[in-house]
Amino acid sequence: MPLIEFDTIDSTNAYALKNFSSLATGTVISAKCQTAGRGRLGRKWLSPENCNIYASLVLRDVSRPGFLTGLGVLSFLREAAPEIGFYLKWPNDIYTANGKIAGILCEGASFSGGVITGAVAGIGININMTAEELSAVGQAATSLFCECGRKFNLIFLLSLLEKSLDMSYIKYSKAPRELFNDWRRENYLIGREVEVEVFGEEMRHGIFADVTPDGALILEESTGQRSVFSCADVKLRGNFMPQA
Ligand code: BT5
Repeated sequence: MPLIEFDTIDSTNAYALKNFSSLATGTVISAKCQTAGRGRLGRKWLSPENCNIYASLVLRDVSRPGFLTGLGVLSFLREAAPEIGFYLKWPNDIYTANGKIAGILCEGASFSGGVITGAVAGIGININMTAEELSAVGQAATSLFCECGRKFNLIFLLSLLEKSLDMSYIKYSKAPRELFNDWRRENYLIGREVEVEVFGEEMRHGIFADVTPDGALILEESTGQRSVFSCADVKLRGNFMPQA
């Protein structure tokens, strides 16, 4: 996979989107620091210097980038720290029992008739961030350092991540259905009681019944009514964190 590295950048996703037409598929853009790291719905992604992975993957011919990226990051984390339990929380956050360790921001980059034909998948993974630095996040968050009690080599981990994303991309190209089934199986919230918040609307409660083939959440409320959400914030009801 081609790799373009920056010391400081506003956002690796912004760079990948701006230069999308000239970047080969599979290119990874990474930076040691982001000054305007972003999350979903205009939220901020804390991106202090030299301690985490901030990367964007260019996917020129992929209409649903979330499945392969989520699984790639999950298997990367499991390889980097096999002793820790990692969970995929819809749509594509990765958690340990102690909080969020990674987030993914997928943005459409090319379209045909309103349908996404190419995308950028932004990946933020907390590696060596300390508990004190993480306290600024505003929700329970963790890092590999906090989980394992040791510092990790960022250069080695970035190459491990690239390999893992490459494997996922190959699987997506050869067996997309199998890849979707793997992603569905890894969705920790399926079958559990959740609260769903759609921007600007009131909170909905119910069982996270399943995902649709394009990855949207299916919520079943106590009335038996089923609703589909493509973009929302979801919380596990009661017991917020997965129990390792
Ligand atoms: C995400 O958004 O989880 C997607 C984050 C994607 C970041 C990467 S970094 C490389 C690439 N370039 C970018 O500019 N972005 C991508 P969301 O689900 O909206 O979660 C954002 C929320 O996570 C924030 O409101 C905070 O509560 C929390 N948060 C912020 N920084 C965090 C961090 N470093 N670790 C854990 N949680 C964080």
